[in-house]
Amino acid sequence: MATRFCIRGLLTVVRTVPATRSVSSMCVSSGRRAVNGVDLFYMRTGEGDHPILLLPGVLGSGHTDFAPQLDKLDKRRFTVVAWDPRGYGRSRPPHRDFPPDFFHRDAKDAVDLMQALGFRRFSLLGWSDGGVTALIAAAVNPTLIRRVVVWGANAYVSEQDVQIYNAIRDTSLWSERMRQPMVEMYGVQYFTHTWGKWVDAICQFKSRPQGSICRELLQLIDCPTLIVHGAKDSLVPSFHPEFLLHNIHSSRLHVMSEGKHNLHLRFATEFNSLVEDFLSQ
Ligand code: TYC
Repeated sequence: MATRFCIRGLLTVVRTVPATRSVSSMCVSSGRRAVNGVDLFYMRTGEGDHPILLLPGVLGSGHTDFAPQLDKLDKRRFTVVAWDPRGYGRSRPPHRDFPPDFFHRDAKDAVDLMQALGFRRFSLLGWSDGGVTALIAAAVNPTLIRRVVVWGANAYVSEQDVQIYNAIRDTSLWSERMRQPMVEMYGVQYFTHTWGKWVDAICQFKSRPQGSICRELLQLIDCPTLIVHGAKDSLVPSFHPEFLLHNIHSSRLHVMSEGKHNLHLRFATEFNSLVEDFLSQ
């Protein structure tokens, strides 16, 4: 059963979006679908004939990660869906866990959700961990995916990445601006516990051959792929987008010189029009 609400209220919980940005009163519907044994929560807006799935980052959700996209992406051209992966946001229960195949599990859940909603072929916009999920989904389902946009994603874990993960392991050291939306969504205990589990899980990839998360799958991606990178992203070194560019044959790279990890929130207008142009080609 879908419910309707306006996106105006979402901005109070969106990560790091400047408080001054204006919001239209465009309405968004939300609902749940039983997929692979889990009740997945999603938001949906627009009535265009090009469906897009927005995939959030670790512990993310449509609410926290994609308000400017749900609000402002062209609703005549696109039908926009934002999902909360299992154990994140409002797709709880279950509690989130991180088995070794958690990215593949998310990729299957994401594709199966879109099919359950009646979208035969669609595009994927994935941020960070959601970008990894999008790359795997595109590699495994080449006939279903039209186009892919990823930013802040990495196909492997290097020693430098492990150092970064460990530097942000202790959530009590996070800025209030980053912590507060997480605590609001999850409560301190679930947030702290799940974050620690994620850091452990992502560091595990380092012990795989070449630290691979999905490097061997990139050659299977057939659809046009746009890689966006924020030159000031302190979490994702530039060798990651460059590796994606060299290993996805149909890809191109766009660097936003002032962009940090949250470039789609901080520079939403520029990001949205970049993505709309790419998806419409
Ligand atoms: N992948 C994380 C996310 O989904 C962000 C992140 C990237 C964290 C790299 C640390 O070294 C890191 N938001």
